Amino acid sequence: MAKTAADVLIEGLIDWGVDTVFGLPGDGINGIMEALRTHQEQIRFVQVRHEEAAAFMACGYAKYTGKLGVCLATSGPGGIHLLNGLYDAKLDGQPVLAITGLPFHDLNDTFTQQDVALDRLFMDVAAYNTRVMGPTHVENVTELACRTAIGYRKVAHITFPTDIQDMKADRKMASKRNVAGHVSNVPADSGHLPTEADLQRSAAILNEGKKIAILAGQGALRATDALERAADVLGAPIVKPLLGKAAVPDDSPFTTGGIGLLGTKPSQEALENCDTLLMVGSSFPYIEFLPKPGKAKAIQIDHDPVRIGLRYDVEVGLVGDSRRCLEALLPLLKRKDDRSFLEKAQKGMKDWRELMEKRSSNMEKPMKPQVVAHELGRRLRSDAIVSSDSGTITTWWARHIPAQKGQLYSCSGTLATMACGLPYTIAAQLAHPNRQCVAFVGDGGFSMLMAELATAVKYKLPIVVVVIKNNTLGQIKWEQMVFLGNPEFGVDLQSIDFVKYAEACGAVGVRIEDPKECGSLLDRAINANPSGPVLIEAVVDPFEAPMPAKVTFDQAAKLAESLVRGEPNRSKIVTTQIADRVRELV
Ligand SMILES: Cc1ncc(C[n+]2csc(CCOP(=O)(O)OP(=O)(O)O)c2C)c(N)n1
Ligand SMILES: [Mg+2]
Repeated sequence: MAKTAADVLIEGLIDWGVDTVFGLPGDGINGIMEALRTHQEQIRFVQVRHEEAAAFMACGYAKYTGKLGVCLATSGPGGIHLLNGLYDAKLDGQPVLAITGLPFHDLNDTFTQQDVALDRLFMDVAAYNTRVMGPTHVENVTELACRTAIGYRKVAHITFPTDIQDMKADRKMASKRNVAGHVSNVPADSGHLPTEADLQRSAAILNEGKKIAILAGQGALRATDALERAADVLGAPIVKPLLGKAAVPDDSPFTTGGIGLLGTKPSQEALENCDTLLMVGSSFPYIEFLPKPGKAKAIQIDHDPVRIGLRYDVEVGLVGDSRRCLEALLPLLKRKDDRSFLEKAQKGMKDWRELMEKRSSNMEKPMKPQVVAHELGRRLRSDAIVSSDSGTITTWWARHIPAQKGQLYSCSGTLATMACGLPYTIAAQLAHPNRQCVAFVGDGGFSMLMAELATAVKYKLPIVVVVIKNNTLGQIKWEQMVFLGNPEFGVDLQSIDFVKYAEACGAVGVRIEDPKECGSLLDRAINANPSGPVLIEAVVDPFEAPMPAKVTFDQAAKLAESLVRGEPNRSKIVTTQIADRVRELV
């Protein structure tokens, strides 16, 4: 049987090593669905309940495998639903290909049914973005879409008129310059190495520095050993922005953990006090936590030349793969005899860990969310893949679940969207059937895409979903008070019984309310369903604030102002630890 244009698309994806496509059918992509059906031995279609989740899954798949993530949605509404997940991929630099449908090729832009020009809609999100013009166009555009997404770690988009999908891909219909055999699906490594001169200049600066800090982001995730060796030689603490959480394990003697509002005090102090900064694979956006301009000499390693100097005035930019750049740099570095900067950071970390331990061993009721994160972290396997969402939960995840060697961690770093945690976890489990895949999410973020729990049931995925239930959009509540001095507004959530919900989906549901039972219930819950998901509803104190490592006078004053201006939960907030800090500062 002659191939259809959709067959050419799917066979192109298979050539590029794509093994999974996340999506939801519709009449705008039925031709592509048929090609997926006939190729199901080579490529798997994973059906979602909301296309936004498909795009998150494609992004999560890319994050946790390093491979191309692919999502598929129908014309009009289906394609529109993909957008948030595609922006997540764009902003976190993940290779994702979106495939969408269009109306019949000769009815586009005529107010026909589902007539949304998805190529025009996706102009900003996609680095490669095209509309299929005929069956013999497909081979060339599939090749370029995959190559662009993988080569530049960006989003690519192919939109495909529905009738063209099932047309025969007859080479005889090709235009005279579109000759068969002139396109290749061979992937090529885009990693380059910096020049010898730039390596020498970087080494000279690093060898001269007295107090060196290393900032290791998402781009350093595959450079763990080289990072630790560099930290050892330079006597430098490694500070980890959120997406770099797994760049080195948290028990490494060289790391001071996270940075930013949800980071640690020793990390903040290392960046405040360093005279030299080595940035590795990071575009960490919160520049207020970087050294003041002119305070430190900086070297930056990034695979993308455009990102050199994006956040700090650097002396040298080294463009290339983090591990390879570090390995090229290491032989040029001299071991620092003065270890005092690192030792100070290590002492700071000892104190910080004690503070965290205190907060996470508080056995008062209502249960503190830190207790759940801490108890979960202790039970995770060394192969665990742990995803989170945006919210106060990100702080608990960042600070109280220590990354162990071999584990992977991610969330929506730069878009900071809610709702990606569950889809990421589903994608992780599909990509790594034998690893432990866990979502640590809030009740707000989870309820946005909670229908995907049924997806995990359908595909028999033994994921663990920990929902931190505080019946509030916690992060925003605290922002309203602490950043703006406003009483909270519009942040309460209607309570949902997530245990019943899990059971209704066919999953196992477990509730934890008493901190004293948290560990034993987690033990039981984690292994309660080997052939499907377990949802753990952890009911926590809604008044536990995500404390910045150093509370500023301004933040304290704003919180006091919000209380005076009629904060409805004033009487509860005055008894919390953040209120204690306010009293100390104001
Ligand atoms: C899609 C989306 N909408 C809104 C926001 C703004 N936002 C950031 S965190 C947050 C609250 C998250 O609530 P929840 O998931 O319950 O976590 P909690 O803060 O309570 O721990 C909101 C609304 C966002 N980041 N993403
Ligand atoms: Mg919440």
